Amino acid sequence: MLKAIIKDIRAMEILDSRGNPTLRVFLELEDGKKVSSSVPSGASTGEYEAVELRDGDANRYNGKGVLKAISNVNTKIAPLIVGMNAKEQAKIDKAMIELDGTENKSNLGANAILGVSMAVAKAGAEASGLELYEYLGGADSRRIPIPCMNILNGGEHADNSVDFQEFMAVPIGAPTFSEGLRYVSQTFHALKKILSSKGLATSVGDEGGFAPDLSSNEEAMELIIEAIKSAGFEPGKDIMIGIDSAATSFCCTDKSGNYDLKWSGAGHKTSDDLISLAKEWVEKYPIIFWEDPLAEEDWEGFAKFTAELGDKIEIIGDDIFVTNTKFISRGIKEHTANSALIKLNQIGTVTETVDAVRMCRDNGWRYLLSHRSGETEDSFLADFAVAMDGGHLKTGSASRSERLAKYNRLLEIEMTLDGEALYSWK
Ligand code: 2PG
Ligand code: MG
Repeated sequence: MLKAIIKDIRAMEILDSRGNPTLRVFLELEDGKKVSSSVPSGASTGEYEAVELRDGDANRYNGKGVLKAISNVNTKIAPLIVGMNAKEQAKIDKAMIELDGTENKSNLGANAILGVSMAVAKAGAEASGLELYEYLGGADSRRIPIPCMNILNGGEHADNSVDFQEFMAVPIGAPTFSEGLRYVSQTFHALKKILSSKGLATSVGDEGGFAPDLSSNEEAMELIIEAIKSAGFEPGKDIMIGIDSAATSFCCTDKSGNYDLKWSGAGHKTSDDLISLAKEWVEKYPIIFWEDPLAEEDWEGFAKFTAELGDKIEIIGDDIFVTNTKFISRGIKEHTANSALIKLNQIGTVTETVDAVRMCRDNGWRYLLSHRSGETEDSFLADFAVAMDGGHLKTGSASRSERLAKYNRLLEIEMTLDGEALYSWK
């Protein structure tokens, strides 16, 4: 196999979808081929995520500049990686992990390392003459993930009175990806009309879903059901609902499973209260998955939740597992959930992210590929999701181009597959 020798790596500071600095990494191969990649950034982050290195200089971008991470790419990572073969992803990722030398990548910054890792993958694909999804997933990669579209935002992603962070429309009954995208996009537009007609706000949150002030969290479910129907679809058959409570963001007053539904004002709740509420909702609404129903420190509550509902819905750990095989393996042993959220920047290299996916797969768990609330126009995630073959993906709403960049790339992949694309939940 022809080598793809790395000639140059450079990083620059760009802005993400929230207007905060992030990195764009440029990589050039010896044969002149050039690629670039941009790094996403979360808001409702897990405590044990790999560290996003920020400058902390209050005079620039409120301390959020990434010049140190950029300098780490240019002066520390580049000298290590230049001359290596971009097709040796695992070797390069390992070399960066070793150079960093910390468990959480706090030395070089996971943002610096991931930017390079993603660029290396793109360069490997480019040098092989393959699409990125084919290069990472193999010649038989052809399942396009079901677009779990976040149409209503709350929690830390919005400025409203809804506690749960994301309500997603999941078009499981569509025959193809493009049809699925149409189902949920039409639902998004139907929801806008319904909100307007009720005098509710149609401004959007960080991931492009609407962020109205509602009288309760349950009102969000009712409105979505109404929107699905008014768009001409059948709830439960054509479209189901996925929820991300992001419960770490309203936990915990004393680490013992005490929650505070602070945005709605519904007040103090225990893990058991939240489990009862979920049981009620799962009976009443067509819910297909529930992410972070409880907080990252509430392993016990999570396991209880899974014991109660694990045979009915997909229960996804995000903040609790942070795409880290150390935590996912504990989750598998303790039956904490039955699925893991997968975010590249939570762990910081492509290789480790694939390892997390592999662990889920090998143990009969599902996994949901995910964007971050702070994104860029880079569509790496779309290809990565097809390559990982998880069957579903969450990457925001039918508004905000940083979200559409991923959906549009998936449409392109579907077209490239020329009728051979698969679309299925299982
Ligand atoms: C989440 C993510 C993405 P953030 O909680 O799942 O939707 O949000 O990137 O803010 O962590
Ligand atoms: Mg989450």
